[in-house]
Amino acid sequence: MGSMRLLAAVLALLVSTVTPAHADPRIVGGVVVDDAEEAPWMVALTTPQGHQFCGGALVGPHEVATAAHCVHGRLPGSIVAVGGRLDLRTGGGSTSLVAAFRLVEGYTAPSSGKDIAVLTLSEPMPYRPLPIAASTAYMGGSVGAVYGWGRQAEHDTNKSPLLHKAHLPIVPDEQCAATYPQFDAGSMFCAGYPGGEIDACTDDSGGPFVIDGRLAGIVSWGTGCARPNMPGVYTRVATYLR
Ligand code: 4AZ
Repeated sequence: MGSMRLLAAVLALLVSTVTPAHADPRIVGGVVVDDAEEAPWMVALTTPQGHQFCGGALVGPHEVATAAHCVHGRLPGSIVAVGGRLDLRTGGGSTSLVAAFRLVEGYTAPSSGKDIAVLTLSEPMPYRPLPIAASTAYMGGSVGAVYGWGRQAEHDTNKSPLLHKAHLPIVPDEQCAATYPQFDAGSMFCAGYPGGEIDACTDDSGGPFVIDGRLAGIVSWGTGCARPNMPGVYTRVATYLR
């Protein structure tokens, strides 16, 4: 029933698109996650051939939250969700085809907001889902953790098969608005350090930003990766899901 509520909540608000930024690496400046218990809800989105292209988070037995720009233009049946597998070279965990997905109505591109999608899996996954954060979670300075298999540097095309994570502080909305003209505090938030160095990057898109054990953000866009004064922009999940 949690998933029913989630579906209902997903809403009314479904539809949309995103503009990924370019960036640094698979999680730039992060560390390897080696304990599966730490992120049981982490999902990799891959092609049928096994190529990882985005992250996601289990939010119900059959539901994965990810970025709209990760799935927009793809056929659901061409997306494979992989759960319970930290090292993508292995065959561990479980996989499921995506039966369907919903976008927020009006989605066009990441930098226009609404960069969220909820995928319905053909097969349930036996892992603990990630609860959704409250709308009060987005205080400037609050620290969260972002997870992904993306690049480790903006121009790094070598991807690691190991899940990485990095801790980052939320940037106050006014500050992010001053950095990015397209920033919209209703649908996005920013996280990062003034000096850069730690960030999400290409192929981390769709992955979770977790605050106090709850899904607060989804990797969406930004200018480059880990550049000074160019924080990563995340979908403000509490605006869309509950
Ligand atoms: C991307 O291309 C991307 N530094 C994701 C996150 C960020 C930039 C680009 C944020 O998917």
